[in-house]
Amino acid sequence: MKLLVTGGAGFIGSNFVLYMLQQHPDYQIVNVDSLTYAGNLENLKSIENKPNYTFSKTDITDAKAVDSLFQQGIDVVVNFAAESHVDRSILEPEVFVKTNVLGTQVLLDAAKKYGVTKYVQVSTDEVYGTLGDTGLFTEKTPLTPNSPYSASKAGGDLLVRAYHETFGLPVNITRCSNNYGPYQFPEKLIPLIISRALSDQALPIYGDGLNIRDWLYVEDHCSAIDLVIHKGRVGEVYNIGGNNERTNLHIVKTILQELNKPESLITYVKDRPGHDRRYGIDPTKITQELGWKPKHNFETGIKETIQWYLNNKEWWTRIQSGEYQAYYAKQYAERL
Ligand code: NAD
Ligand code: TDX
Repeated sequence: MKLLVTGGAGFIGSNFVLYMLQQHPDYQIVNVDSLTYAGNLENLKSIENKPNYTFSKTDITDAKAVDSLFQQGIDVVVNFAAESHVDRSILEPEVFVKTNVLGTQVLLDAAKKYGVTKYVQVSTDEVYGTLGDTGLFTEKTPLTPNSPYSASKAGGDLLVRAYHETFGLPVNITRCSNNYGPYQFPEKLIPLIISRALSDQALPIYGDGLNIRDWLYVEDHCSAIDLVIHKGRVGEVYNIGGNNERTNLHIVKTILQELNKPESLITYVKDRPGHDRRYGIDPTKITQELGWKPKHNFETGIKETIQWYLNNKEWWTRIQSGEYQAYYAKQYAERL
C-alpha cells in the first residue's frame, strides 16, 4: 500500500509516519510537506534512509506539483497539512484559509482525478465550537467554529463531505481532541509551559485558566487514524478522544509540580478572543464500530512527555528560531 501523508514533518504527522512504518513495515510512505515554521525533518531522522519512505517539499496549494506527485500511483491520502495554531489564526487568518481550505480542495481534486481507495481528512473537535458545563461532541453536533483556524478546518471538512456526496470519493473525516506528546511545537500549551518553566519565565494563562481541553496522547490518535484507513466506513466522520478533560490551570500546575518549579510563575494575561470554554469528545462511535481504545493514561502520558522535553532540550531550543521569537513578541504585545 502506498500512502501519501501531507504535513508529515509536523507534530502529529511525524508521529504518524513513524508509527505507520513500525506497524506496517511493508507500506510505502510519501511525505509531502512545505516545511513551514512548524515542519521539522529532524523528527524523521531515524527513517530518512528507509527505501520505503520518501519526502517531497511541496506546498499542498500548488496544484501542478500535487498532480505530479499523484502520478506515481497513490492508494491512500492522509491530510495532516494545515496551519494549526489558533492564536496565529487571530493575527493572520489568510494563510489558514489558503492551506486549510484551498489546500484541501487541491488534494481532493488530485485524489478524484487519479482515484484512491481512501482519503482521510484529519480534522479537529474545534469545528464543533464550544461546550457549556455539560454534554459532549458527537459526530452529529452541528459545526459552529469560533476561530479563523476552526472555521478554515470546518471549510476543509465541508469540501471533503461534498466530494464524497458529489463525486463518490471514498472519504473519512476524523475529529480529534487536543493532542500532546513528543515533537509538539513549543507554541502550544503543554510544550510552551514546559519550556518556559524550565527557564523560570512567566507562564501566560489566558483568562481565568478554567477553560477545559480533552487531552489525548499523540500515539493514540495515530492508532485511531490507522483503524479509520483500514476499517472506517466510507463517507463517515469519526470523533477521537480519550475522556481526559482537564482545566488549563490543572495542566500547568501538574507540569510545575513535575518540574519542581513554583506556582508563582503563573501569570494571568488577557484572554484569547473567541476563546472556546470547553471541549469534550464522545468517542463511542470509533470505540464501538472500529474497536479503538487509547493505550495511554493521562497521568503517565504527561509525565513521559515532560521527560521527553527534558531529554530533548536541543530539539526545542533550536526551533525557537528568530521567526518564533518575533511571533511570540507580537502575541504578547496583543495580550499584556
Ligand atoms: P503542526 O502545525 O505541528 O504541523 C503542520 C504541518 O503541516 C507542518 O509540518 C507544516 O510544515 C505543514 N504544512 C503547513 N502548511 C502546508 C502547506 N501549505 N503545504 C504542505 N505542508 C504544509 O500541526 P499538528 O498539531 O501536527 O496538526 C496536524 C493536523 O491535525 C492539522 O490538520 C490539525 O488541524 C489537526 N489536529 C491537531 C490537533 C492538535 O492537538 N495538535 C488536534 C486535532 C486535530
Ligand atoms: O500561552 C497559552 N496560554 C493559555 O492559557 C497558550 C498557548 C494556550 N493557552 C490556553 C488556550 C487553550 O484553552 O490553553 C489551551 C490550549 O491552547 P493551545 O495549545 O493553543 O490549543 P487549542 O487552542 O486548544 O488547539 C489545539 O487543539 C486542537 C491545537 O492547537 C489545534 O490544532 C487542534 O485542532
